[in-house]
Amino acid sequence: MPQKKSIDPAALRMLDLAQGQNILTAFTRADSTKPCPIGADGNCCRNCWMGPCRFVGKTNNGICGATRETIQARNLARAIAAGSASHSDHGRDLAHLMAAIGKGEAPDYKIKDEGKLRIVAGYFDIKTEGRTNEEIAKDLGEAALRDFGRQDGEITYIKRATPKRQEMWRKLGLTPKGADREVVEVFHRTHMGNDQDPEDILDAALRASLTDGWCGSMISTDFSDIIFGTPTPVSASANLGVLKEDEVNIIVHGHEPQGAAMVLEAASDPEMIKYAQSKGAKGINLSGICCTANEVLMRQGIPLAGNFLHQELAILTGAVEAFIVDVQCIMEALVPLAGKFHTKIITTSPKGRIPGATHIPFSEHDAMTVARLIVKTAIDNYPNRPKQVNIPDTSNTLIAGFSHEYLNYMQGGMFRQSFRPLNDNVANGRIRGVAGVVGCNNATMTQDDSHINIIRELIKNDVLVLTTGCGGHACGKFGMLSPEMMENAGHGLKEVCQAIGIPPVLHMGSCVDNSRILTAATQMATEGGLGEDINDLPAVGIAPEWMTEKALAIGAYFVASGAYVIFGGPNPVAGSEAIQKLISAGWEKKVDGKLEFVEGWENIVAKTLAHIDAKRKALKLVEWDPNRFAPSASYVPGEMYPAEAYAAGKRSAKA
Ligand code: SF4
Ligand code: MSK
Repeated sequence: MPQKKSIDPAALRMLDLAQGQNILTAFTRADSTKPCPIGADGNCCRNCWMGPCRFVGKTNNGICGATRETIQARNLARAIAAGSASHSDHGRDLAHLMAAIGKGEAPDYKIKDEGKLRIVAGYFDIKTEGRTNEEIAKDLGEAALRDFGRQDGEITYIKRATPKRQEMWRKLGLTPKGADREVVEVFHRTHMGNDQDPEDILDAALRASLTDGWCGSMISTDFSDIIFGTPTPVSASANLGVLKEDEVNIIVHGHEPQGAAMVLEAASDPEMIKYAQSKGAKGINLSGICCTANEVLMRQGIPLAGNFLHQELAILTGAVEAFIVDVQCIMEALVPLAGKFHTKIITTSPKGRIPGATHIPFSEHDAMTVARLIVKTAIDNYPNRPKQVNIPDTSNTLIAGFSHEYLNYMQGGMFRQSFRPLNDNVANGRIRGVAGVVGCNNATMTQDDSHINIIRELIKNDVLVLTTGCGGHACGKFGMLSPEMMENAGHGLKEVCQAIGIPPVLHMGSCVDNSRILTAATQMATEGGLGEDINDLPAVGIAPEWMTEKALAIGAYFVASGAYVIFGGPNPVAGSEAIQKLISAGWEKKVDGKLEFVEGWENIVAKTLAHIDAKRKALKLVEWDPNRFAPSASYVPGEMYPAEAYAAGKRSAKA
């Protein structure tokens, strides 16, 4: 167990408070829950009831004869399939909503990004000319729904990968059919007495993961943008200090945007605000946890109350009237904890019921009526708030909203938008490389420690960082998403950030929005100058504090798309050297991407930089030099920077 539970002062304060009141949280339960060492290393098979078979000591076969490698591959494949299923089902609900909007069955929703509707319809070969948004939306929603259940052929978005990658997948038999088909097949293959070839099992897992990245998640992102707006930079703040002492605090938590966007609209209604005032509050304050938060942050600038491990801590403040949850990453501990305070836990999804919570089912057919009921429930709970609340005075400002579309726009405006400047700056060494640092918190690790240390080191080394999910929250809490953070970047990266006016860490959204990173990486690869596929880029994907099956699915689809992916923390295949080799060297040989589980953030940084430099060398780019751009990155009005200053290693003529 980590010595320190968190590096976040707000978390530490709330944990002290919990200890003083004898209240357990995930942080303390992680201390007292000893993980089974056999299961932790992936050495347990529970796929039939002759077992479970535990592969300990010299035991290398289960009762059925299954080898350690087979069961390790099966366990990993099932986790990847479960993660893929979660993102795909999230995407499916957005496809239903899109079709419902088209059919006039979701009257409270509108198409916000008409341009993107038409672009995305084009991918699905849907006619757009002379047609209304509603007609297109109906066809688009229905086409996407068919894509999830596709029995033959290829998922639609495969065509968005680089031509080289598409060809590779076809040749290797990795091109996926629909998500439903591939996920079911993983569960069939891994049933007792079926596929007994670890490589074959893991190929099926890669196929399932591709339905996540290039279908479920990508559809989630695209359809959310079309319905709720494609993100552009917004400013907001992050950490528990965003809760307000004198307002009705509503927190949205989970992953889906459709309910939260409506709750926001209802909470902004002057009539509702007046109602809150009638109960003694000054107003209504909405904030978020996990990825529902990222969805409403990216589009509406709603503040982040915190990441995964903050969900219990927010309730501990005693200042939360309603905690609205949809799906995924919602702790079962919330209801008993809320019982000690006045907080109401409100479940909204039929797929995320919690005994003891108030269930107010969300439906697209009468979304605003439901949202108003939820907000009213929160307001009615305000008078029950205890006199003493404990909101830590800790928060930081941030800029988020970096959609792939905005990345294009910021590099040339409406008429010259492209990834050319980014590619050029990678080529000339101002930017050494790019890293996606994303993913969860894990209660068995020091909260945020790896995220923040890795990112701090990377930007210092001129690596541009893209973030999503709970990693985005961590960055927001520690000020890493503010433009001032460019002062902590290397000279070259700082100069690029100054020129474009961006922070060195770009928040790209929720977990499903890792698909934005896929799209951006594909564009970098096809823009020219940096090879022709994702595996050529000086880029790495990192999940430093991962814990969900979804994280494994994301890692797998990035590997299958050609990326080097590093996971910190637990290693689910630690029990088999052979499987670790298969998913690193083996996958590298097969798909030019690899997955490694690496202990210690320092080692992750070292491996990331080594990989970036090796890719730069393979592309024959100039060797990265930390001082090369020192003079031009240190502009002070009135000073001149003669070329000799650089040669002399000085920052300016006056220095
Ligand atoms: Fe044991 Fe084989 Fe059954 Fe797994 S499938 S529990 S290894 S007998
Ligand atoms: S919420 S999947 S803890 S990133 Fe997307 Fe955070 Fe991980 Fe859940």
